[in-house]
Amino acid sequence: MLRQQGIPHAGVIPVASSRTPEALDTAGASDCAIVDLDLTSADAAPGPGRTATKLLSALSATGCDPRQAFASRDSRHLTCVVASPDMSQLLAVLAEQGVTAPASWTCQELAPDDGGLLQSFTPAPDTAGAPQAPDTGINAGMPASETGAAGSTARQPVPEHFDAVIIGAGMSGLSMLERLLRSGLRTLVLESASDVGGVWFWNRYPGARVDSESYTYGLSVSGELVRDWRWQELFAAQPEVLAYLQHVADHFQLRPHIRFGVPVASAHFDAAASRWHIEAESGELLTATYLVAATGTLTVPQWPDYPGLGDFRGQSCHTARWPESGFDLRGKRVGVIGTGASGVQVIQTIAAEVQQLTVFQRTPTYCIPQRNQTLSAADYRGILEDWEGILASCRNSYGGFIHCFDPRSGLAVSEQERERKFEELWQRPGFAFWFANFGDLMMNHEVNNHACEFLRQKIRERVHNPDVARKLLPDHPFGSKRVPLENGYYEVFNRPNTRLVDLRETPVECITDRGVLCSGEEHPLDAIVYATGFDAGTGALTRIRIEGSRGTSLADHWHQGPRTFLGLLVSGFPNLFIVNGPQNAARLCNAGRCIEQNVDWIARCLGFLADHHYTQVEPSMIAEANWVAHVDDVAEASVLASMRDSWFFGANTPGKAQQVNIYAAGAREYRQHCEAVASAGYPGLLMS
Ligand code: NA7
Repeated sequence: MLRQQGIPHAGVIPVASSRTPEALDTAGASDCAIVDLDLTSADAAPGPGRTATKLLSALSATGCDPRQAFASRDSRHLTCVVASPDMSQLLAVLAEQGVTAPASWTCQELAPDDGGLLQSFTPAPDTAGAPQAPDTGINAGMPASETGAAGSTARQPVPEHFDAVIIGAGMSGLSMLERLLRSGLRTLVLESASDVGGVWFWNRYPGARVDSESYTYGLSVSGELVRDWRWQELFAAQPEVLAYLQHVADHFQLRPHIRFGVPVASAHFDAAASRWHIEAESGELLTATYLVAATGTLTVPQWPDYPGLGDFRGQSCHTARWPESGFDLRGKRVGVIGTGASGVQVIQTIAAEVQQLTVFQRTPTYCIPQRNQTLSAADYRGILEDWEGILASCRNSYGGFIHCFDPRSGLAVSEQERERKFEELWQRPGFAFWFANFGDLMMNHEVNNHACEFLRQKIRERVHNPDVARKLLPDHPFGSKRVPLENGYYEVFNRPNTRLVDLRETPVECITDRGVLCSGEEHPLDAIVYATGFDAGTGALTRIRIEGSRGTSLADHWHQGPRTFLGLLVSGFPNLFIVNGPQNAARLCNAGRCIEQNVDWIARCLGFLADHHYTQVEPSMIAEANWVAHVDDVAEASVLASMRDSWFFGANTPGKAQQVNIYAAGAREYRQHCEAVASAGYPGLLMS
């Protein structure tokens, strides 16, 4: 197995070999280099194929021995393994050929145990001295006219094939991988990060914490896993959730099936061969019968488009890209921009340790108390004893949580009874106030208004300065934006070191070298925390060029908003499944519970295809259109329709079509839709 070592941001990277492939047997590990050539920068290139040939010949002439070479499908990169290089000579040759070092290098494994992430033809001894393009395998994916390979008997590199390739090793990817391996499918996960975890890998900001009761959040597929892992807190903090997901990967021995540091650049469906061709950013090629996107809802950080963002001379950081080594805010003047779930968690956590905290708030939200606590051994015994009951409650609830709506209408009870119920829910931990409330909370504006007024009164009672309290009062329907759970958030605004800047009254003009300028007033800062959310829902998927059977990209297909069937499949994109995709109830759900439901449905569908000897599946355009219309209708009938300014509608991302991307009827209703489709033999799906 070859692993990159050495400095990033270099064009030529020496490598060590922990299990030397046969082709490199003669070369000592320290005598190898991986050379990544940016073909687009080569001078007077007659075409990428010839340029590559020319470069390889030039390398050979210096005594460097190019043993293996790989071209990216877009012909823009050539990666070769060079034995016995004189590094300074190598760099000089590259410079002579007009090839510049690429701006960045992604850490990758080159030849894993099972046959090769990058497969190639290794030149026979008699051709190794002066490799020709076809013989070195550098022509992969290049048009024959460019390479001069037409009519040659060259052996082309054959990309490694899998039954399924999954993109992403967060909870969705891990759960899907475990399920497909259990079904006997040869499955591989490609993950851009260096470890498992997804959002829990990236979101390491202070106070990051799960909003589901921890013990309901994980995977339920293995009793052993459930008994093995002991959650420490009712709502676990990020390090504990990340450790749990690492434990899941180890428990099911998933790591050998995951390649880390491999961002996927593109995937296109080859209808004739019924398979996806997948290309990583490094140029590696794979094929798979099924492609599963487990790319997550909240993956791509959204930065504000303020002028001067790069001018700030202090430190700044997005919550979703918090450095692993930490970001020390103690004793500093810190500004936090954004007051969604992430902003609230950061603000309440850092307030006591920073010198001065300035909170820049655009839209106030309803925050309800999380009431976190440690879980004792006795708590845990109770949880395990009632495990089946807990799962059943989650299955029957609106959001996959242990909280279930009261079937009564909020208008069917007296005002006193309603207030008593609200107070009782507010005292309970977690999302009880949202998901154990009156059954028509999300559908009936009058009931919702009563809940809003109850919560606004709580804010007035907790925040001492009436003017500050006023700025913190939301006016949209409760639940129409994601409700943050808080632990002492409102009390932060009673602290002498905290200032609230209402951006509706004094909008940001720009970021300066010293801080944030709002309506003529500069707020001087040492550090800025951007808690400004994500290009949610579709952001991660549309950044990969996914091309379906009609030659259309997914980004184009979703140009006017996401279009899916059940949030799981897309018309024109055969054999593509999305876990926790747009228009899926998993978007507003206790992740573990809804992800498992998605994963089970996909695995069952794949089983059906295998049983009936089908090799292709996609939804009909009509089935897709009907689901889109249903998702829209549900949103229009709910309180969501009166607050479209949120990521639920894609409104937080400039230029994005505004269309609802969550399924507002909830997880239980969604599960019933999915179940009905599967039990009826998948009407709406075209199988061949
Ligand atoms: P959210 O929920 O999208 O919140 C982002 C916050 O950032 C929100 O308060 C936004 O105000 C604010 N924001 C976004 N852009 C700007 C600009 N340009 N200027 C000022 N303020 C801005 O993201 P989170 O990371 O907090 O939470 C994401 C999910 O993680 C959450 O839903 C949970 O599921 C967990 P706005 O409301 O748009 O006026």
